[in-house]
Amino acid sequence: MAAQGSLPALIRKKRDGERLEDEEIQSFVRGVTEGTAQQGQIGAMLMAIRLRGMDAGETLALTRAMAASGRALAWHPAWRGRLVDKHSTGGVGDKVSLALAPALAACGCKVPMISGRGLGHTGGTLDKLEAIPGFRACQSPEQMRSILERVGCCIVGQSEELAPADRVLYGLRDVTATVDSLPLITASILSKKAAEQLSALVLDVKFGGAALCPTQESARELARSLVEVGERLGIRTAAVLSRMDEPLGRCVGNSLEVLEALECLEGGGPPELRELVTTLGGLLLWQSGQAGGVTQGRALLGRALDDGSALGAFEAMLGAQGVPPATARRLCAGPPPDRRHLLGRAAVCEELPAPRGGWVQRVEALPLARVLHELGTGRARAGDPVNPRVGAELLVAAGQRLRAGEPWLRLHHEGALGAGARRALQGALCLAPPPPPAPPPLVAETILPAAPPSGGERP
Ligand code: IUR
Repeated sequence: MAAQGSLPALIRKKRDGERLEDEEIQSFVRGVTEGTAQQGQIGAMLMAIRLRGMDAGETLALTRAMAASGRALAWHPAWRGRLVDKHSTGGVGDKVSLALAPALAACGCKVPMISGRGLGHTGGTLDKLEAIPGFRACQSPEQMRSILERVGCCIVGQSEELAPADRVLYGLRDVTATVDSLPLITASILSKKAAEQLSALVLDVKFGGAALCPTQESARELARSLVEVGERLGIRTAAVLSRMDEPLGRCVGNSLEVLEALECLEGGGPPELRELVTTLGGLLLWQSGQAGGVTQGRALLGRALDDGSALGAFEAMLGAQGVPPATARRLCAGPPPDRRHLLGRAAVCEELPAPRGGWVQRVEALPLARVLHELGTGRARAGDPVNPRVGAELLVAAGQRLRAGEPWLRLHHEGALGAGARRALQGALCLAPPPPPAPPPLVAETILPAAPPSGGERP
């Protein structure tokens, strides 16, 4: 085993393009976790990995070592095979988890979903849930077990004890220009999933103008890495590549996204949101052997959304995570105005008029998200507060014709919308004289392991 003192030798080895042995990777991660590795050394190793890459075996060893740096969650043996989760690489208006976790619970799964807060232009699932008065994202492993027993799903923050090496490495990647490294992203995402002791995992790898991966090819490369390493960890893993040029659904902003997720949980809401929820959930039900194929899995998810059982699980989850039962009831069963009132309103609600007429080609997610971020949906630094009431509702979609002056966006803000932000928002609306071509499918591709679960059709 490499001694701590040999860390410079390990850095040199990777710097020179050599392969690191499992024990060497374990030694590096131990140094990170125990604090014996200096920040400069960790940064140098991250850059060496970023420039030289890692093969699947090294990435697997890194993932395992990072997962082993903390505590693993332990579950009831009777849940084996039914423990599932999904991870998204992040998108604008992505409220899929809010509907998917309870829908899966309604289908008999156990979903110990560990989510994050937003940093950068994409919102975090926990920020959305924390728009609900009383919601507590912080739950101990014991509390998670109890909630899964009673409800079937929970959505919680990453505890200090789960993959602590990832916390150190992620923080340093952010300041050493090493975020965009395939093995580092793979190990970061999967170390937390490995510690969750899952049976099956589905990844929503987004690509496009507002995504981590700019192109479908780069998303495919990341998805393949995640699926291969996930499978080698013993987790049934699949990935979908979904487009992220436009916001998902009509609403962006924490409170508004909760309201839209509730529509989906009632069997309604935007079709593309339901499409993604049923596709990801259908894959998980198939992978975990709870559906004979993806088509059946999708149908089971759709039924849970339509018959109220998913909504019931969401209400129960809120109750189990600190929301007073009367509030959870009003939110899940009350009329829409009551829901809005409960989540609070921003000081100003204004509609932006189309600057000219034309056919809507698309509404670009990135400029919209950047302006909303400035207006309060996002944070500049981890730990900053966010304003849950700020957000936007799209009043138009691609393929629609707009006349000059017709409203296209309803903006909720606290009264600080400057001329520059207004201009940037108008730039998100792409208009042209001819109608646009039919939009490509939201889910462009599914990446399955080489040997998927036996039985049922491949999607
Ligand atoms: N989410 C993670 O958990 N890890 C990463 O490296 C990225 C997103 I990028």
